[in-house]
Amino acid sequence: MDFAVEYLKLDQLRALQSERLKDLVVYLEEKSDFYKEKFDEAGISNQDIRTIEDISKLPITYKQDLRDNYPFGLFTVPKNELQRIHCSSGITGKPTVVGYTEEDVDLFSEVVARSLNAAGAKPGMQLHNAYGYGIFTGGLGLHYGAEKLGMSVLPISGGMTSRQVDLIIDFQPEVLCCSPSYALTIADEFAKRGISADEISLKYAVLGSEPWTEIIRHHIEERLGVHATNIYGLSEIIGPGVSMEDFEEKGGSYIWEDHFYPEILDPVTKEPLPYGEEGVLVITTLTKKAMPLLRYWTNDITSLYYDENAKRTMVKMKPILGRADDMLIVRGVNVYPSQIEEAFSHVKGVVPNYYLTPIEKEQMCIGLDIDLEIDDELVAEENLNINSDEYLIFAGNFGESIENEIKKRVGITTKVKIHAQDSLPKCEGGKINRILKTK
Ligand code: DLL
Repeated sequence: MDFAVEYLKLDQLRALQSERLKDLVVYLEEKSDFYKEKFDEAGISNQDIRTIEDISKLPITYKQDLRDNYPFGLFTVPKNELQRIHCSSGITGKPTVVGYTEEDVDLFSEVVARSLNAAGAKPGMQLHNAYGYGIFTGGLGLHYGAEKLGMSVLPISGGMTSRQVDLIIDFQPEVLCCSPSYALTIADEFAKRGISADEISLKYAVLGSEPWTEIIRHHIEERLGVHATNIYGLSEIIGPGVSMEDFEEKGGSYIWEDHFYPEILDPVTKEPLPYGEEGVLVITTLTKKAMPLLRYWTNDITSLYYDENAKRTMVKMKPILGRADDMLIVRGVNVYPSQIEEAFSHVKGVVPNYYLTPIEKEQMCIGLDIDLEIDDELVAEENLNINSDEYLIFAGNFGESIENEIKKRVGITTKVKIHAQDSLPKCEGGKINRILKTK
């Protein structure tokens, strides 16, 4: 595979994006009743689009537009030209349907292959693919991308953790991919069997499909002996492989912007925000054929930036803070679960397996209950018996120090309940939901 496009000079990249955007608008005028109507309403035509900067003249597309046109209303090719159909996970309502032509499947494989390469994977390596196979884009997306890069794939899908670990031991793959919460479950299973990180064949873990922070990266890297990197994407745009971290850089992800043009918009005014400012990520698919989307409102909160020391020229995005609809408003303070995760990571001895329960009074969220695990090693270091009164006092104080840290960093009041390690439910594969029903 040729990765040259990742290193294009910025002016060449902008020229490529401008050409692609112009072609796309002409294509949509011809093929999409949905967009043709939107262009007419806004009084614009392909003549108004000369460079990529003109993108802000184009209409924004929302998930609701996909729902209103369920299932195939936004497709721009007849059904017999499709090669594949996937759906979004449907966490926030009716699933949205996406279609791919043969060319789109190639594009999908290419951006995933690029992502695996950035994650450290090489042709000839073996991928243990624990993303779900099925209508979810994770399993097949990583599968085709790995094959394109020249890797072999074990299509194990999610679940049955003990079997996963048996096969990692027997087959010695170098690369793992799954959700970060499931990587923690796999790491727990290795620990339970007394197998240490240096005895595990894995070298790279390609993790995404849900928000995660540095504490989770730290736990996974330490316990599996891997470079853990972040892969981001969403079905409506293509699936995994919209953006990817480099395993030697980490901290933010390159957006493959020759295909997916990103903008950050203000969540309220919907005006474009400058680099560095946090807002909603909006993406235009510059090259997709079966279901191109203009300025798709992902609902994911992040910011874009250029990193002076970056290897590639493409823009980077910060880790996703959360989906706009996962935001909790606790006594007027806006909070994402990932901010709580970041805050408690500053207390030594926390295991990042946790659940948040909003407490409501008169339909207002007035606080959060947090259930959180404590590291066995800390309990052992303190020489405490888990059934003793001393342990209860210790756990109470430990919980309080976490509450203080959250108050200091996020500004909200919480009630932390400490649990022994491995006692809270774990991710059994797929995405985890850390927010429980309101009390
Ligand atoms: O989750 C695609 C995917 C599969 C990405 C495997 C990465 C790995 P959907 O089911 O459509 O597609 O869900 C998309 O998941 O809008 C984000 O809210 C969230 N998400 C995906 N990746 C990340 C990530 C897949 N790395 C939705 N960090 C997106 C944070 C993520 N959130």
